[in-house]
Formats: sequence, C-alpha cells, structure tokens
Amino acid sequence: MGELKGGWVGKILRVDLSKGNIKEQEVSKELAYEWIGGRGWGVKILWDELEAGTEPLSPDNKIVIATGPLTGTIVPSSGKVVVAAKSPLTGGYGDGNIGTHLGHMLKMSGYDAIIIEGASKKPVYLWITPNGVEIKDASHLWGKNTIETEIILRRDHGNDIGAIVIGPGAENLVKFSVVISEYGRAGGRPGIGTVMGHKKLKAVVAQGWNDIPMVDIDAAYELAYEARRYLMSNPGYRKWIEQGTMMTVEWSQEAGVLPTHNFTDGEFEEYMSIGGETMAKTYKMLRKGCFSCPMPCGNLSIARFGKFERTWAELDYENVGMLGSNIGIGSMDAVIKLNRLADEWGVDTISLGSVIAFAIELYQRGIISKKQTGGLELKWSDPDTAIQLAEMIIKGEAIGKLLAEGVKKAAEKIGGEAPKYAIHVKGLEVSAYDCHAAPAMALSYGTSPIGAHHKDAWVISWEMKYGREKVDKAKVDKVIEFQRIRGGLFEILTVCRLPWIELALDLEYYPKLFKAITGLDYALDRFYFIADKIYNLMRAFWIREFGHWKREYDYPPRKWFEVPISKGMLAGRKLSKEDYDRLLDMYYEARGWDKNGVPRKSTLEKFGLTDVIAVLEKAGIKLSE
Ligand code: PTT
Ligand code: SF4
Repeated sequence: MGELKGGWVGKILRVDLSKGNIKEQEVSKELAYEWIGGRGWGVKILWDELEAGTEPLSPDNKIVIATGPLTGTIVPSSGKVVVAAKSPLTGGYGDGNIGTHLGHMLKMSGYDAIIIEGASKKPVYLWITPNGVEIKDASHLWGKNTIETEIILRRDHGNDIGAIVIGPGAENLVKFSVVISEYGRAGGRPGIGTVMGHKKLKAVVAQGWNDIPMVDIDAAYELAYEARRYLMSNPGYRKWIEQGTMMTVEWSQEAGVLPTHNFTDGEFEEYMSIGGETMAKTYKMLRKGCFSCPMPCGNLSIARFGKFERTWAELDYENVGMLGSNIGIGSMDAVIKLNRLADEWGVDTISLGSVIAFAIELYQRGIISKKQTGGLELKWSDPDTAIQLAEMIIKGEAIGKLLAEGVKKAAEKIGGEAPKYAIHVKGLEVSAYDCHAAPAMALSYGTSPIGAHHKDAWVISWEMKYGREKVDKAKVDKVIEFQRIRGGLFEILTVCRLPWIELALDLEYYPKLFKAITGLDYALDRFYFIADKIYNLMRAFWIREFGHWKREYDYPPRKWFEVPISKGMLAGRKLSKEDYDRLLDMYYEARGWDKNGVPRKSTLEKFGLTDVIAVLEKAGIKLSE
C-alpha cells in the first residue's frame, strides 16, 4: 500500500473489456493526497486518459467507479460510490453518486476504484473478491430488468454482496440511463448507465472480507459514536426517518417551486396526495438505509389502490416531483408505478419526467402532431399517457426514439419553438425545483459541473429565507460555498451529505474523521482548495470537448426567462436575464474565470494545473492572464 496508512486500501483495478485484460495498479500518493477520491478521481482519471473528442458511446470512453477514503468505514452514512464517464447525454464530464453496498465490498476486496475501458462483444459482468477478479458471462442477464438482474446475482453469489446493475434502458442506449443498486438506489444521471450498456457490461459485483485500515481506530470510533448520537437525538430525526426527502414536496409547494406541467406552474393543486405526509401515513412499507447509516431515508412504498395496487418502489422527492406534479399526476399509486418502471428499466426519473412533460407540452401547443406521436394523444394528468410514452422511449418507437436522446437533442431535432420548452442545462434535464423566481438556484443549475443538477449547490431553501428578489454577491458566495461542500468535500470523501444538510451535523466532524482514518491533518480549507481545483478541471474538461466556451452554456432553461409562471402565488413571474447575467459575471469573477466562463491562466496556475494550460492552449483555446 506504499505510504498510504489508512482509509484508502491502495489499489485500483483496471479492466479492459475489449481485450479481456484485468490489471492492478497502485494508488499514487499524489492521487490520494491531492485528489482524495470519488469525483476527484473521476475527473482526474478521465482528463488524463481520454482524448478530446472521444465518442461517449465507443470503446474509447472509460468508466471510473470510485470510492473515497471514508467510504465503507464507521463514518455515519459512508456507503456511497461515484460513477463517472464522458456523458453521452451532454458530451461533457458526467458523474453521479449512488448509495450501494458495492462501496465497502469493493474496498474490502482490496480496491479503491475501478477503471473500465474498451467494450465487450457479448454481455458480461465483473465479479470481484479478494481471491480474484473475473469477467463473467452475462448472456442470461441481458434483457432482464434491474430487479430481476440483482435477484439472480444474489441467488448465484449469495446475499452478502454489493452490486450495481443496468436495465433495458441502458441496453437500448437510452441516453439518460443510470446504474441501479439494491432495487431502488440510482446514480449517474448523465447516462453513466448508458456507457455501461454500450460496453455490454451488465453489472459490477463485489464481495469483500478484508479490513479497511484505519490509523487511529479508537479516535474514529469515538467520533463516529458522537456523530451518531448527535444525529439520532436531533429533533428533526423522527420526521426524517419517516419521510426522508419526501417532505420536500410540501415545502416546494409552499415556496411555489414544485415543478408542475413542465415547469409551467409553481404549484400543484393535488400536491397533498403525492406529499411526504400521505406517503408516510398510507404508502410507506419499509424504511431502507445505505451501509453504515444511522438515519435511513429510503421510502420503500407500495401502491394501495386501483390498477397499480401492490406495485412497490422507493420514493424520493425528485422522483415524485418529476413523475408526479411535473406531468400533472396527483395519484401516489400512479407515481409509484412510474417510479418502479424507471427503476426496472434503469432510467433516470428526473430526465424521464422531463421528457414526458416536454412531449405533452409540445403536443398541447400543437408543436408536434398525432402523427409524430405514433397516434398517441398526449394528455396531462394521465398515467396511461406517461406509461405509454415511457414504453415508447425504452423500445425506441415513434417519438420515443427522439425522446430517448433527452430534451435538448429532441428539441433541436423537432425545431421551431420546441427548444423554448426543453428544460435542461448543457443537455442534462433540470431536477425538481422551478427557478422562475429563484435566481440563485438558477445560477446553481447553470454552473453545476455536470449540467442541471441540485446536488452541487442546493441553495433554494437558503434563498427563500434570504430573499428571492435579491441579486447580489451573497447569492454567488452561497452557490460557491455549497459547490465546495456538496460538490467538493462530500463527493471526494464519498460519503452522504444528508447528515450535514438535513440534520445539521457539524462539518468539522469530517476533517477529524479523515485524520483519525487516514492520519492526514487537513483543515476544511484544504478540502475546499481541492474542491475548487476539481471545479476548474471539470470546467477544463468541458472546454476541451467543445473547443470553445460561451456564457450561454451556463444559462438556465429559456423557459424561465421567456414564459412566466402561469398560476399560483408567483403567477406572472419570470427570471430576468439582466439579473442572471449580473450573477454570472460575479460568479466568474469569484472563480477566477474570464467573462465567457473560461478559467484564467493565473487561476489554473494557482491550482497547479499547468498541464491543463498546455492542453487547452495546444487546442487553440485562448486563456486570459
Ligand atoms: C441523483 C438523482 C436523485 S437525487 C434522485 S432522488 W434525491 C433520483 N433518484 C432516482 C431513483 O430513485 N430511481 C431512478 N430510476 N432514477 C433516479 N434519479 C434521480 O437521481 C439517495 C440520496 C438522495 S435521494 C440524494 S438527493 C442525495 N444525493 C447525494 C449525492 O449526490 N452525493 C452525496 N455525497 N450524498 C448524497 N446523498 C443523498 O442520497 P445522481 P441514491 Mg443518486 C429510486 O445519483 O446521478 O446524482 O442522481 O444515489 O443513493 O439513490 O441517492 O431527492
Ligand atoms: Fe443513504 Fe439516506 Fe442514509 Fe444518505 S441518509 S446514507 S441516502 S439512507
């Protein structure tokens, strides 16, 4: 393990699916100390190893599956893993963070990360244990949905495994396919599942039994014990384990930001019937949690009424906002059904809800015709419309083939007014917060390093308290602060951020736990410096791919600027382009980027990214001093 003493187990597995090669490499001190893990390793490895212009769905693309030094340890909620690749949905850097037992099983098998390259000719899966690594035949799994697949893998290898799997969505190259674990956890929104599908890699499965070394085990146990006690005695704990992220439905309705009818209204009359309270009282069957989590938030719920009765799925706010209110569906039973289909097929619920709502809006406005929809009449609030459209997407039928590309590409192909109703940033569909009247949250979506996702800077709750009208530096500072913590610290340590954001666990626990486990004394500021470095490298990745950069790429969806909210307490409100540009200017300035959003030379030098300067300049990109 070289000089690494704890946290990291010291090896990376490299699998070439074209050649059938399996190799091991040491984790260098630089990679561990300067890039930590998870997203840090994802972007560093993809930057170093991919050529500019790599076709995302080709053997040349690579998938990085990376844990962090705290993953799989006694640290509360440390069962997380980052999956990263060049995105087939956006063409830029893509990653996602999934709660899965694969994290600690992989580390206990002896590996911190896996790099998957090439592509197999026939379906395969990876089977990893301390006794060896095998590329196994997966012909019997190909075509099976994610739930059937994981059941078979558990039958064949025993229940004590960690696995990520893909479904028919990824096999059919639907561009927003994710990886699924444990029947209802999902990760890799920008099509990381699709890249696996193209490589014919059906699953990655690990079973480990080695120890994960910790430098000061007593200190780690003491700190973890304190943190757990704090979390479980928090006054918000009970409601959290009853509802988890689902309590956000009611909050979003009150704030006027619940996506409704393709982000047309900020309110939904039937929100109560798809809200956290209703779920907890009537639908929730079981509380599920990730590895090592004292505050389990998985809402395993079962449909109770009507034709979907007995269907079960794991509900989260994003799923319900996008597959419920955003397509006008006020039936929890129908939302469970749609959520379940997305999980079985392994497609992202957010993008699926967005493409369905987009198609309905275009149809209702007369932008697409019944001929284009294959004879299907597209109606709001109709579960059958949504299910049929979803099936067409998975099978690539009629307009489904177009929608499988995501709203950006679909809108470009349809043309005319269509792009005005495509709710995305950089090609990634916006998650469930309407920002017609939330400029800081719009900036968060606009500058998120993988396209529109709330994971990096979920500032909307803060913004509502601070003043949604205000357009000032404090908003920019908050976006950057959250990007450092949520998009940086938690993504590189690769542990769940919810103990901090939901139950106010002091952030100082993380450097202390990091020290106890790895022996390295890093203050929070050092993690934030690394986070900023990673942000610059993610930005450089996009610029290298696009060959140039325009500030318009960092704009939120046109609809928020051009089409005001149609009803509710915010009726008539829309985002001001002038205000947004002011925020964006301040953001670029604070990040050390030029007026087009390109990092300055001096900024890249500050982070030691001199090789990045050389690559960008060689590609003809002009960097300001
Ligand atoms: C995340 C995105 C989210 S964010 C949700 S619900 W969320 C959606 N879940 C999906 C799903 O389910 N099925 C499906 N087919 N597609 C789905 N797409 C959507 O994917 C559990 C939690 C959640 S629930 C969130 S916010 C937090 N995310 C974290 C993060 O990103 N980093 C981190 N360090 N900690 C986090 N903790 C929380 O984890 P993506 P999960 Mg996810 C059924 O991966 O690509 O970022 O997309 O991993 O274990 O399911 O998340 O209201
Ligand atoms: Fe997983 Fe929820 Fe626990 Fe986070 S809080 S580790 S998402 S169960």
